[in-house]
Amino acid sequence: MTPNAAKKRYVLTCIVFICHCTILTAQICSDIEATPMTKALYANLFKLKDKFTILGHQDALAYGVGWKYENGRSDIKSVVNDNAGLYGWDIGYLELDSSKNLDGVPFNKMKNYIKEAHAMGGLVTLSWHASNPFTGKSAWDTTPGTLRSILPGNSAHAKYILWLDKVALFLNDLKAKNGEHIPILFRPFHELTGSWFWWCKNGSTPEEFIELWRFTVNYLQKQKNIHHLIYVYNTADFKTENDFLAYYPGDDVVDIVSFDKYQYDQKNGREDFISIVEKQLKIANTVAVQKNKILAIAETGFEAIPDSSWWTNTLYPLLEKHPISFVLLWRNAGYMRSMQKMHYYAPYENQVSAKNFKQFYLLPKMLFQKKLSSLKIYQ
Ligand code: BMA
Repeated sequence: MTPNAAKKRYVLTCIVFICHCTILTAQICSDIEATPMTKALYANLFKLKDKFTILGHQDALAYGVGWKYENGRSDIKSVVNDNAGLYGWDIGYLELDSSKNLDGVPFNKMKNYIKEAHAMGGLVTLSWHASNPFTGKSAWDTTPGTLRSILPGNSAHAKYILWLDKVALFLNDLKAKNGEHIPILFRPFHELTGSWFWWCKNGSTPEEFIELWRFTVNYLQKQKNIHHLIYVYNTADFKTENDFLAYYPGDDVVDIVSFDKYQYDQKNGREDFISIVEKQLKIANTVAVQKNKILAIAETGFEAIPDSSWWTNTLYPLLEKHPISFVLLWRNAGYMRSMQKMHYYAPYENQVSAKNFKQFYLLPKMLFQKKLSSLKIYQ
């Protein structure tokens, strides 16, 4: 090889190497046509991930224990005079043309709450307890063959498309004051490694599930021109990396890897919760690092929080050790007649863990609304 050719080859190798590194470390979301705000948000999540965990709460602005639809109120605010930084909502029943979601939240109000949260500089995440498109029953109806029935070419595919069209309409309506779409952390087919929803893993082969996920993303992006979603892959139970990834649809259609895990009031409840979550975080974090994705706990909590120091003694030690971008507490429904028990996951004023939650609020890693707003995650 002539010296010139060697030089050329060296320069070329360097360029290839730099490109490779850029691709590996680039913090760009999977939708290459994502809106500028969506791209900015995703890049900011990466910047914040080692330092902070954003605290989230489902339905936070709509209702709490003992109240409903009071402007400016939230249970978390009643304890720490600040809101959660992440607002979770569920669009289940949108597919049925219902004016309210499956938990009674009017979709019109939900849209306004989403706009309000975004205007405050908060984050928004959506899940979808979609009814069973094959039987018309609930999301919890696990009739075999349901998932397959909605794949292209199969009997309920047209119905699924109609449902996606309704979801797209809703998503398109979520606009900020400047007219730009509000970025949404979208978490479809959640808890997919469980066994209780029609899309859970026992209802399909990995290939079928992956086809459904990829079809859904592709349809929303290409047919509906929706580019303000950050896609959240979400599991429930898993013991190994293989379990976690068995139904993983691909790096080009996922931005955040996450799981849901709750503590239960039972013997060794705390110890079991800590040891399982610790193991799951290690696995999920390994995946996040390998794939250059964000890591999150997409749902957690201890129903009715009977442990008065749960926040600083159980939850925070887990958050402290890992780069978890956000953790979402499930909804504060209050007393549920159907279950004959209290159903809530965030404290309210004078709840037994409220004092401890105030300490948790002050811990360095926690991000609630006020601090998060100052970080301007959409710029
Ligand atoms: C469950 C419970 C139910 C609710 C469902 C969907 O965990 O909170 O009451 O209907 O989530 O939000």
